[in-house]
Amino acid sequence: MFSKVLIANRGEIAIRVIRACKDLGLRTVAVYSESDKNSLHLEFADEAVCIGKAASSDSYLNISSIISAAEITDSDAIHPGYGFLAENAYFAEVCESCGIKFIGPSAECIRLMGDKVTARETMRKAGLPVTPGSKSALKSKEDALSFANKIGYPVILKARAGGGGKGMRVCHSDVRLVSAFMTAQAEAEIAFGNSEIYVEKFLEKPRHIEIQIAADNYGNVIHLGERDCSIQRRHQKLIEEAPSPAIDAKTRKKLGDMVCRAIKNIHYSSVGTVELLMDSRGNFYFMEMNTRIQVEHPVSEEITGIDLVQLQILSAAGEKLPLKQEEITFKGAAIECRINAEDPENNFIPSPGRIDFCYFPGGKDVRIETHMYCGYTIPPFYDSLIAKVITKGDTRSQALRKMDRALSELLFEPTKTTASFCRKVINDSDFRRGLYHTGFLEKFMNKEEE
Ligand code: MV4
Repeated sequence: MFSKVLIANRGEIAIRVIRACKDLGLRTVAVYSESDKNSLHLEFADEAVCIGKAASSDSYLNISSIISAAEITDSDAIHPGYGFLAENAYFAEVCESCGIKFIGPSAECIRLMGDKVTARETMRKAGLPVTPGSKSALKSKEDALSFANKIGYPVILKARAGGGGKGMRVCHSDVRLVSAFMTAQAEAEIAFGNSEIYVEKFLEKPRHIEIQIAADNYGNVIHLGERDCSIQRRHQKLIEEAPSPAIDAKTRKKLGDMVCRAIKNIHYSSVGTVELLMDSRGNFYFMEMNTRIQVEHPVSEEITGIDLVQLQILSAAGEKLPLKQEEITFKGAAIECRINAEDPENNFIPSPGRIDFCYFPGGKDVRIETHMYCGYTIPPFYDSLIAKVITKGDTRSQALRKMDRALSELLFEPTKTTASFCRKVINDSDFRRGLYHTGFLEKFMNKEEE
């Protein structure tokens, strides 16, 4: 096992990882940018090293600064959190070549899943269904047209190096496809430095279902069930829950077994998430795989009682998974609301600045993941996630009632946050009945306008 772990991240996830390290008896090193010198993750870690200026490219994305910080503190592993370098295969390689364990899968697996075309083809061969689509990048707009006509409209163009929605275009006709192909290429080049585009059959109003897995270096793979992440705005998830109201125990087992087989097949080791689309007929299709710990991991922890960050660290340290699939049981329901410093009344524009006063809800079955404190100033340089509120209950409706209560207690003054908006969503009658899909929020916001 490691003795000292450097956390190459900031905010709530840095704190989450530091806590997991402490609970495993490991020492911790925080890194921070010049604008984060008053951040809580520095206080919770045993040591802290400044790694550069406020801009992410000068600090949390600066590989040589982070490696230097690990070397001067004699850290034996680096946890990347999510975002920043978490899915950077080159960074994982640099860590390994410096004799520092990267807490995540192999660089090879990260690279494989980062290439969305190869990921699709690999997972298809490993037994997961994929949407009809091109097996390689499109060579030209003629190539795009011929594929689209083969699979039939509507189609969706996606960036080979993409993921998470950037560079995507939905097309219903030849004319639209030709122009979308050009703009998607340009957008992908700017966003990812790679203009390659591929095409898939577009599914209307699917649910976003993802399966949490954990694997060790010895071929053992387990799943922790699914999360329903269909409540998203502009590809940013806002509310996630486990289990999905659309999935029963039999489907969970079928999906879980199928995903575990595929993961074993590609020799993956670490925690990870397989994202699937579920169509209105209940068919599932592989979409992409995330090779990091995700923002919404706590809902799976709450219904299984398992600490996923601990599992991730244990796996990286070469330990065997401490549990077998049969030992994993799903109890009750959990839901997470993301509290972003954004104004929902004003097109979700960021609302950074000083928090003069804050109060966090508590009580049984209420969990808060946050790096906020009274007097903290939210910097404008990073993502706007300031807290996650997670509640659980024996049933979904109990978890939702607790969430409504928790959100009513939550205070951030004078910061505008998504808490009020989340509260409206969880009290919507369709949401309450579990009747939602990835287009839900758009419809919900139009409804609100009236
Ligand atoms: C799709 C899809 C429908 N059909 N793929 C991919 C990244 C993820 N964040 C959203 N993605 C989607 N991929 C196929 N074959 C629907 C989505 C999707 C979406 C697409 C366009 C506009 C908004 C969307 C919201 C959620 C999901």
